[in-house]
Amino acid sequence: MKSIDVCLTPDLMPLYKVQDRTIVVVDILRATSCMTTAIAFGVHSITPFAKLEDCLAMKAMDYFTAGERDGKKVDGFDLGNSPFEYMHESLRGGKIAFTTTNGTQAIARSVGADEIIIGSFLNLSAVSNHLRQIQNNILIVCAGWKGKFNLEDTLFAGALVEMMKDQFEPECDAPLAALQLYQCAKTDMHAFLQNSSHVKRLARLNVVEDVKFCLTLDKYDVVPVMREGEIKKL
Ligand code: 3SL
Repeated sequence: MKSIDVCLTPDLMPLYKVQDRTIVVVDILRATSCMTTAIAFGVHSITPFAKLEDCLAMKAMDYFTAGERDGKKVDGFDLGNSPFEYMHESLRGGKIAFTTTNGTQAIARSVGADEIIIGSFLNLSAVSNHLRQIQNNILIVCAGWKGKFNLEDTLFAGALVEMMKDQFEPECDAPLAALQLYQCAKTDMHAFLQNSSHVKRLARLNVVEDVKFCLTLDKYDVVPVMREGEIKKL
């Protein structure tokens, strides 16, 4: 049987082997939810950057510059990190250079994997359908917050483990813990997350609707995949 594992924060990545795996990177609030939305709305590609200055430099090459630091849009960027900003017709066919506090850092740490997929609740079934067809073992990489654990990414990991459990066996206890957490939360994830650190952090920035939207299941039937540094629709 193939295996599934969960890396609960990117700082634990040195413990995991990435070669030969399919990695699903998740940052529910909000990077991978934005990326899924942008791909669903027809952007040509998203190029993720760990460093702000590298992202900003892409403006000179006609990229839309996008993302945040500490939840706030970066001065001089075209777009921030709300999924609602990625629904505009003006972005269709465009190239986006994207950097965020945690999500794009988690992607950078996943480089070297056989395949890197972008996961969110918005495309949960599309991702699980894709994973059912592959031969690789799976690693779900939770973006967390500055190296620390977070609840929302772990809930996504648990949801995916639940969907894959007939075909993939857990490699350690992290997938089991994520699954237990998801089973406690799934009837009302929004209520479950009300005391979570990032929901409260976003509320202080008056970001409330994004949270509800990012917890919507299966809004989009797309699988964003990273190839040669660019995220595109599979
Ligand atoms: O850290 C990230 O990648 C972001 O998604 C965080 S925020 O929701 O924009 O604050």
